[in-house]
Amino acid sequence: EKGQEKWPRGDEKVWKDGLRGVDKDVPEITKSVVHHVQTSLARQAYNLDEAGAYQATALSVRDNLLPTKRAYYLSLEFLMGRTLDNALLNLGLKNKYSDGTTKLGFNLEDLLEQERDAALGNGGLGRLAACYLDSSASQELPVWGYGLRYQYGIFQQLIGPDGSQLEAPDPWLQHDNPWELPRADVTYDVRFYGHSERIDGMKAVWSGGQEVLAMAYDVMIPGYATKNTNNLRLWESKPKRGFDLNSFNAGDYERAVESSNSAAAITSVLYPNDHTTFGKELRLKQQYFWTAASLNDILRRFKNLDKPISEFPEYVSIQLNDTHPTLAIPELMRILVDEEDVKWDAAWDIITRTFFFTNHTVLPEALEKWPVPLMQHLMREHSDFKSMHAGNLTAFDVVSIFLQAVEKKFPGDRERLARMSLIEEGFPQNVRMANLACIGSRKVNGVAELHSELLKATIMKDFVEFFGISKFFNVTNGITPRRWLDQCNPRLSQLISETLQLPKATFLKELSLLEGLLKHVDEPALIKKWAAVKQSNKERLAHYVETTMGHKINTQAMFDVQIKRLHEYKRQTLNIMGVIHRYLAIKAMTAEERKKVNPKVVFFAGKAAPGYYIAKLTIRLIVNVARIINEDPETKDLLSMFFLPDYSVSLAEILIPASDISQHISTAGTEASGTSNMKFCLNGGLLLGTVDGANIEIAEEVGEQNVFFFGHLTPAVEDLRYQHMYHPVPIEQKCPGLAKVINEVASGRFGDGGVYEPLLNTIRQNDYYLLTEDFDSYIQALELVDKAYQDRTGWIKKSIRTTAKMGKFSSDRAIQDYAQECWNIESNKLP
Ligand code: B1N
Repeated sequence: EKGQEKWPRGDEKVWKDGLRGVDKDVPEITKSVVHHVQTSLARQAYNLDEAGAYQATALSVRDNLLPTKRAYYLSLEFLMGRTLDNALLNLGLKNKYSDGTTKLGFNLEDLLEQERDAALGNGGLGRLAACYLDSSASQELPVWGYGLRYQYGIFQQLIGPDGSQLEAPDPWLQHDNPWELPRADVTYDVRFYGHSERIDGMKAVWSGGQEVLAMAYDVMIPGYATKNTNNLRLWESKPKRGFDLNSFNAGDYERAVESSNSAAAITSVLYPNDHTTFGKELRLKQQYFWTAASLNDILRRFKNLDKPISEFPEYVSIQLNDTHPTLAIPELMRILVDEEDVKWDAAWDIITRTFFFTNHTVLPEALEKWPVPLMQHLMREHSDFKSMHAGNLTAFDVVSIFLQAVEKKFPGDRERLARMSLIEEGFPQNVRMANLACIGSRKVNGVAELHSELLKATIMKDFVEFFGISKFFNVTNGITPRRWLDQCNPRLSQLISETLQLPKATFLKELSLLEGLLKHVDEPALIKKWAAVKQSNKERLAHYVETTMGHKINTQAMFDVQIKRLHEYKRQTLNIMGVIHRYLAIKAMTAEERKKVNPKVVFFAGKAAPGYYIAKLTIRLIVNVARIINEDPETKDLLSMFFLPDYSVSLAEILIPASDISQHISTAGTEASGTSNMKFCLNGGLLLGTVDGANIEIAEEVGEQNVFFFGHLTPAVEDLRYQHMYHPVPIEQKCPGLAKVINEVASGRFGDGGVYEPLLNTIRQNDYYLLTEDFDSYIQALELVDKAYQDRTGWIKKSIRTTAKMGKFSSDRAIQDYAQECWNIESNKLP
């Protein structure tokens, strides 16, 4: 609009009104065409040619033929990894680009290695969001992502001289990011602090405080084998000049530039903790900034449809990825009531038909709570609990209204009221975000069958009794077979294509077709080729380790992999104790006995939250045990171990196809789902695990004879913990095998033993994650794995059978579940 750009053909006023999208006098058609120029084509009026105008007109006409409802996936994390390879494969252009770059003197594979991971996530929850975007785009479902454009993604992990994790920043935007489109034209103001006033007891006006600018960056999400491209919109915070000026005028320069309070700080860094809440003000600011900007954007798009606000849920569904975006609920209430003049009840009705909530964990320490005073300080309006104005209640009056309804249904049940309240009493009071997300949503789901059952039986029990069971359901997680089969394991994908005599695109879009492999499982030719593919993937991993860490690896050995965030509940400690046990056993063997040992290489990778002391100590132990056993001439050909630093999506793409067996060994009832378990199995790796999360459903699919299960079951866990608390038995009695291993560590056999005391004490005392209960059956399971691996043909058959039964775990299926159960959206596919 400014200066040199000339407005194009036609009536300038019509274009401008269309861009504003508010003038009711402008005919709907021009408005809709202009809307498509602006949003679908991302073009500007002044450079629009006839071809562009045709596209926009056609899209506008198409709107009349197709449902326009959209779903929005709000996630504080999107762990995208690299994009170039994925985009080439999705577009079907990889071979052509490979030829092209060769002609130009470059090797495409080398160019792919130049790309830095977009690591805007911690682990499974963030990677799940990325898989869901791929599946939505591939199935031409209108699902858009909203997140934050962090300047710094998950920290880079280094291993220090003593074996400890060190953290370095991840300035992933240092070089230009070709995959994002800055949208200087898409900005919103977001206000923090300040005060709100009610004018004539009616609308509240919020003013003062800090105003920051949210600017959109769009990331294109190409679908697989379709022209459809969806959008991931990431917000960046920027200072608003007005605010800076005010501060300068007030002479409060320091306050204005104070880092945690500056506008730029809001989206500067991804919080590197998962499964813990710290109650940091900046994190709450991130959540509010992101939800406010996203809602504004969604509302603006809705208004372009020119429908009454009561129809909002007919056109918009919003999926809350865990409780992180829960502030969207009170924020939409505020907008509807205070800015759109909707009556309180009607607004609440809109809310509860728009939002859907996915819970990802039942671990109590991970359930978000925010101190009421902090919320009050940050968002005047939202926490205005007490003020009731006739016919115009504030967002948080939902507390009392909801509790009145509970009281009516369960009269006199004070304890129930206390449990279900959004407010946890204490000093200070806290807002329970899961309760708010639940009551503000149409539906609530867990991420695997067992997890969804546990949700209903534990943290959501009262809510099931109040709302009824039909509000609660399950969507078992999924993974995209494009990245997690074709991209990371092209040889296997090719072999499957040849075996099934199907083009790759067919089974990559309909993963249950893999079942066709079962017919061929006994064919010696397939068995041989299958084994050869695994072998070449193991060599690729060995090459990676040799070039990055300088260690040579025996690729004839069995590759045993555990890669995930370091957490006590995931029990990497059980694995390392098992390795030490094996080491000691081999040391005690005669030369003759050693000949019968199945050679094994154990790989670990994963990051620990920087403040999680015990998890960091576990890394240190793994690294130092590896240093000893990898150098022991007596055993090193039979057992070696590696901790690969700086785990990432790209590293997972190398590790997963190379695994013979992978470990998913959480204490029963603690891992909500797991998604790497699915990735390993899709790539023909077998699974060693506890009866937990999605392991259970994987076993149901592939048959228990093809997985290695051990350990106590979920119903036993509570009792066992009770016994540990009140009737402790010394570890030497309870589990002599484990006690022996612990004593070796404590004695300093793997370096300064004293250092590990706090870690060892978590097992000796209390043993909350029940290592002493599961250790013996774990060791037995490892022996069964060895035995099975000795029969190499039998093993390969298990591997083929495993891959064949992974259809259920495609994220295409998971997204279909959400689309049908929640969003009520349909594919935009043209006939
Ligand atoms: O979400 C994954 C599941 O497959 C995993 O089992 C589950 O552990 C993981 C706070 C989390 N649950 N909760 C988180 C992440 C970040 C944060 O700040 C919690 N991550 C999971 C996908 O469903």
